[in-house]
Amino acid sequence: MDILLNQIGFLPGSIKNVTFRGQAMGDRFSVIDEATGMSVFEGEQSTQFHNKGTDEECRTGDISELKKPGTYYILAGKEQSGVFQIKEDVYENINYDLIYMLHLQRCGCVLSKQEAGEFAHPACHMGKAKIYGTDEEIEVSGGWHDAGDYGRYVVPAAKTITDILLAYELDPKSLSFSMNLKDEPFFGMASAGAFCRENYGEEVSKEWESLPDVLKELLYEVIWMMKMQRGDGAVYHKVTCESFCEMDEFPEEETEQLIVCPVSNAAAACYAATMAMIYRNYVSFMPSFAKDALAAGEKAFAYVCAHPDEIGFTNPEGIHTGEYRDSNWKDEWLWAASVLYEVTGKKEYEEVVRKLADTQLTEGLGWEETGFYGALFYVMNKNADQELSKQMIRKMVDYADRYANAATQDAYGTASVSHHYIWGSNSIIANRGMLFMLLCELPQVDEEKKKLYQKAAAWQADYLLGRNGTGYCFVTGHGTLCPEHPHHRPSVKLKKAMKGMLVGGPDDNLQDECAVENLTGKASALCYIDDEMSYSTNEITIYWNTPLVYLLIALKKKDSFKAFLKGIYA
Ligand code: G3I
Ligand code: 9MR
Ligand code: ZN
Repeated sequence: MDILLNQIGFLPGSIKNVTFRGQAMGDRFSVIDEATGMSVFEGEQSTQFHNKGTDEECRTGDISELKKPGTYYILAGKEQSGVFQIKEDVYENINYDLIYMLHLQRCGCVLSKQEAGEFAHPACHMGKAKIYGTDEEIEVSGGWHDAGDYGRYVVPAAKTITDILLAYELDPKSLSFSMNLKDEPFFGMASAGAFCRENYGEEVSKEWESLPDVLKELLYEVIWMMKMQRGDGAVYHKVTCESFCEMDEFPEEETEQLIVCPVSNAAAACYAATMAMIYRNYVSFMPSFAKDALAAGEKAFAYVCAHPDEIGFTNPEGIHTGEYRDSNWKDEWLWAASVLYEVTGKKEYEEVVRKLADTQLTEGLGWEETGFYGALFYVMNKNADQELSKQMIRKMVDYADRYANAATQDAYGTASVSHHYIWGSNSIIANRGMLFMLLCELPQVDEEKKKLYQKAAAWQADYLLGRNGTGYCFVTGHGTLCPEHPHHRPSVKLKKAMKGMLVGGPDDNLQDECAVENLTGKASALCYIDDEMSYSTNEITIYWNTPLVYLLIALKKKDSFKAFLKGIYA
């Protein structure tokens, strides 16, 4: 496969680039309308150049002028690409699946056949969890399984929820679809509905009914998070068994003792940021619940402020599950302070932002580097200090310029400067695409720069959906070639990939045996293998899906607006 492109397709008004590699394809190419077999576009390939990340000779092509909705494929020499579509709602199905995956990752409730098909399972991980190092047990059921394992971790949960809420704030309509969520007994005891009724009575129960399904689904995670908070405001880092279970176990088959790991400032700060976001988005639907969430967040924040000497979480002795080690929790602290300032207007939060802004604007929107979340919430705040705001924007724009310019130099439009690909590289690409689009929303950012960012953002979506050296559309169940053997326990057990999961992607550090055996010597961008044993390249997580959701929704929103202005759909 030597014509590489977004296998799902393109928005009508979007930039549309493809990549050709190898020698035998000549200098030109055509786009064929599948319905008529006729050529609808003739183009010239760029001159050939060496592409660093994949270590190959490439050319590119541009079909942006083709805007007419339809189903097409590309011909170059004797090579033919897979079919792709151009249409306004081209990403609707994939977006639905990327969100529905969260529902399928639910822990602590029955997933019925009707809603989960073969992935149905009885309620899992229902036993009480032991607090590490004590005999005390607490009830922490609910939430989503993090990934291909069944752990539930507070830190990545915060990113997951925030990304979806940012997408919801950007375009509520695009996330207002029905997920066919049923009420009791479907939700079981750990349900948000039951929780609201139990704790807030009938009134909130009615408010609950008015929530869009996506916001209901998010509450399933939020309420689990609330159970992870200790009485003094501190937040437990994670709940898992001692070790990962075997690969062929379904969730309910992992029955070893659950253990709640010690509290951490990273978890508490992430928790505070999340609860502030919950307040911001739910206060109009469920005011009393939203206020409680905010109070819980403020309490977690106060705990962090009172424990500034913490050295960061590491797995305690005897625990071997996902660590989410983050020796620097201060960028999480900045993020929390910034959202809390936005929703409460309290100066004490702004003081923390000011104190940390010089050192904690860590680059990116990852689970680990969260400084830019802090910056974004601060600069979006009408009451922000203009000088500080400018400083934050400059930092984000410098970063975005560096990566967007790098993307223009790459045959696949990849926003990578170093051409190194680390564990979860696909999420780093998605996070960069998301940041490009977030910057497009800020009035403080220059219009010329926004043009570059939007183009680079579209390229990042293209990369993830097939325009990359591996030839894979990295989301299971979508595109002409997609991962069929993700490192995801239920999929391994059923010998069938659950759909709607973004896999980790190339990792040139070769961090598992399967990768070492199969990928040694490959160019960095090609260090990916669709093998269930390669957890460092082919696992999936909830927080890898969510930046892609944001990216696709943001691109669609901009494209519809452009189309509206130009009268494309008139
Ligand atoms: O940050 C360094 C960077 O400075 C360095 O240049 C680069 C090259 O070596 O490595 C970077 O560190 C990587 C780090 O992720 C960055 O966040 C590590 O190599 C890499 O091992 C580490 O991977 C993490 C992985 O757990 C192993 O700890 C992933 O980010 C993280 O997403 C993943 O999370 C796991 C959970 O623990 C368990 N559940 C599944 C989940 C996904 O695989
Ligand atoms: O399945 C585990 C996956 O979720 C983790 O991301 C990964 C790294 O922590 O570890 C996987 O579990 C493997 C373990 O680390 C080593 N023994 C084999 C396990 C399954 O492949
Ligand atoms: Zn479970």
